[in-house]
Amino acid sequence: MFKHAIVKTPCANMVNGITEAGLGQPDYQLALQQHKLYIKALQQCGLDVTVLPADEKFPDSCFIEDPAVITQHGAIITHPGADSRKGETKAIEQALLNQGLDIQHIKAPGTLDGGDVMMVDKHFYIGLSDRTNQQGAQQLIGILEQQGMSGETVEMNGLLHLKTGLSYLENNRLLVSQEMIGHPAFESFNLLTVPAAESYAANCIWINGQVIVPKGFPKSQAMIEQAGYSTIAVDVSEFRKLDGGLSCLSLRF
Ligand code: CIR
Repeated sequence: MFKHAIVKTPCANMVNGITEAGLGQPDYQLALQQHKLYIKALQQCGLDVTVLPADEKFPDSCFIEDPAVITQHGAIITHPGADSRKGETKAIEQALLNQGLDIQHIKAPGTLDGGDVMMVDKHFYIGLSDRTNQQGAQQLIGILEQQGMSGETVEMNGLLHLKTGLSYLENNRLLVSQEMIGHPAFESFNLLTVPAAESYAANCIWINGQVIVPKGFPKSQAMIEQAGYSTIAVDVSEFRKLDGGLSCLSLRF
């Protein structure tokens, strides 16, 4: 059960964010509108949403999932893998302290992006990517184990972040893109696989029984509904242009 979400307003400088998508520059005004509707969807799922102000120093700072990981026992401030994003942690740390959360840190030479961390109850899957290295993952596992939780690393190939290719929908159900089929780490889950042409829709968010899905991926949305979830579709086209998805835009706890 999630009660809260924290989001961060996109800054005008988001047009200079990191991207490999090749979809062109985001339209800032449209991104702001989409972000407002995203907040509304989180509220519709019953979450109390804290909105942090935009920060022009960090073009990618609306992707607030990456500088922190929140567990049942507190928050871990990450050490993001991209140099231009390392400074995003300061504002997030203050916001999480304001929420009264206990704070721990991932430290250099470890790097870790929250987008590589998938929580399944008290166990965490940590993707090893260009952003998350073995030291960062081992530091996170150490913190989790001190707090009675556990973690394991997951080998990946090609995806920006682990959650680019999958989303946990609770009750042992995992939504995955085709790249994840047959991955040994996820054999014990019931997989729901999105069609190859809709791989972007593998990044959804389960919130208290509802699933927020990206708008424009009708086959995936219908499949998720057939599996018994009610869905809310939100257009995140402008964030996709920066390789971001639904989960990246909030911290939920
Ligand atoms: C980046 O490359 O860091 C941003 N342009 C996108 C981050 C997306 N975050 C995520 O998948 N968790």
